[in-house]
Amino acid sequence: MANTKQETTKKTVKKYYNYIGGEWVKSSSGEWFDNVNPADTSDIVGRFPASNEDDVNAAVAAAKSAATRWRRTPAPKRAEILFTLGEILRKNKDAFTQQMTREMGKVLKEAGGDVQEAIDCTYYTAGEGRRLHGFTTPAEMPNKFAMCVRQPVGLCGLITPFNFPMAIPSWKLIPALVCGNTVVIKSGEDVPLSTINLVKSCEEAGIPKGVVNVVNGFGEAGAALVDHKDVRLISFTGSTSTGRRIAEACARDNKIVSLEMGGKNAIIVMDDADIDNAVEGSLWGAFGTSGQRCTASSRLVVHKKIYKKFCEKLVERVKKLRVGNGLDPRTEVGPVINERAMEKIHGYIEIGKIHDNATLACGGNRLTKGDYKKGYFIEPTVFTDVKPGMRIGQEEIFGPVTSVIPFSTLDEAIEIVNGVAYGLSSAIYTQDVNQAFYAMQELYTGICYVNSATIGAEVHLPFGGTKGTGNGHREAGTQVLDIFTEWKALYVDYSGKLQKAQIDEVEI
Ligand code: UN1
Repeated sequence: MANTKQETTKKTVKKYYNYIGGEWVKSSSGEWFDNVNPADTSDIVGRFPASNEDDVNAAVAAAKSAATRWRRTPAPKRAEILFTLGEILRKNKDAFTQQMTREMGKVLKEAGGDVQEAIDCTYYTAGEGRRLHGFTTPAEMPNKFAMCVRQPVGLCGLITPFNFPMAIPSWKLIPALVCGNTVVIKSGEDVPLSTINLVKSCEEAGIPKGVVNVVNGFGEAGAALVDHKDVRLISFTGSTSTGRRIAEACARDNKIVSLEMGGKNAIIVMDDADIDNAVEGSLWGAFGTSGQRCTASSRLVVHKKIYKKFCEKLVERVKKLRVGNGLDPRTEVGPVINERAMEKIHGYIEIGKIHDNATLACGGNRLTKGDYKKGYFIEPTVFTDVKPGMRIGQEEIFGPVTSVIPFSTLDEAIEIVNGVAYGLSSAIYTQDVNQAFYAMQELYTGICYVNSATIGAEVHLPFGGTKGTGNGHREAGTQVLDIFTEWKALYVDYSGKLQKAQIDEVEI
């Protein structure tokens, strides 16, 4: 009986495919993997091809053969298709949101925000189709013209993470396309459906065959993409360890590589701050997306004068957070993505308690009773009396865990915030404009907020971080164009004779 039931379940699970050269195809490996709902592991969202090197080779070949036509399509025309894509995403927002929550776990409101971010990114970046500004500049010889234009880099490999299943792929895909590149996406293995939804929408919008390709699967597919000689650029968001390996591999072939990796972001709460507002911001920054954001507020650096009061208010609020299935509109904190993540996060809680000897103010447990046992749930956890050098104060946890660190002076707080290997996002709560500006100047992060949490970046501003967070690139904004284009300097001599720059005297 049990077997028959399993068989039936297997048969009813929907299969999804790779998208290569405009065709939906299975992997040549013949293997499949399940996309599992992290809030209820008996719920299989879909079955996806486990792709290998042959699939990547086919996808790269398709992207290569589409490259010339797409590059020569005028950028305003490319953008027109992308505006249509924006419309399609907007029409499907509710369905894509539901499916994202089911495959990834984040609560419906946040999944809606994720889809909205992809829509915003699409409309905003498509606008570049009528800009993609270059510049002119005087030439040093008479009757000579000098200018600079952006040219597409070529074939781009995009490797995307689980935590923003549609927003982050869109940050990479849309600028790559408007700039005239063709792409192969290796979707995040925990959230392949949201990438498929994005790419199906590209197909519906009329993006020509071969311009966008998707291979689903794991590290084997990612590595084949990184190592492929015809790939000119890799754009990666994910863990620091994988990012470093990718950078090393790309260096061997002189590939352009843009990396967006870890964070250990902090909120400073000054003694003059509106404490209730700072507590709300900290809750949102630390426990939104169950703390699985590179921008999560995983440290709260709080002035000693208000430390006790702040901790009391924070812990009282954290204890009341409703943990559950993100599909239930009452849920405030969803599950974490998978068993490995749950074990890693729980491991950090143990490190905080035993190795670091910090005070566990609330949470700290896996939730295993009732419906919780179906998924990967961890209690929202707060450590207090954390010292800046402790492991939980230094290492990225990527889960619903935050550490409160006391300080006495603003300079000391800034030193604490800057004293980690990463530099993505920071924040300060204060009513004092001088303190706010001084912090904005001294905090060495790619993003800095005043009177809000470390999360909530908007698509028209650059996104990225200093130090171990990245390798100097910025996604979003117009700055992303510097990733997906290379400059071409153009000189036009209309003097009708040989003129030697740097050598010939110019007569005046
Ligand atoms: C991430 O933290 O992994 O800034 C991406 C935010 C979102 C994007 C976050 N717009 O919170």
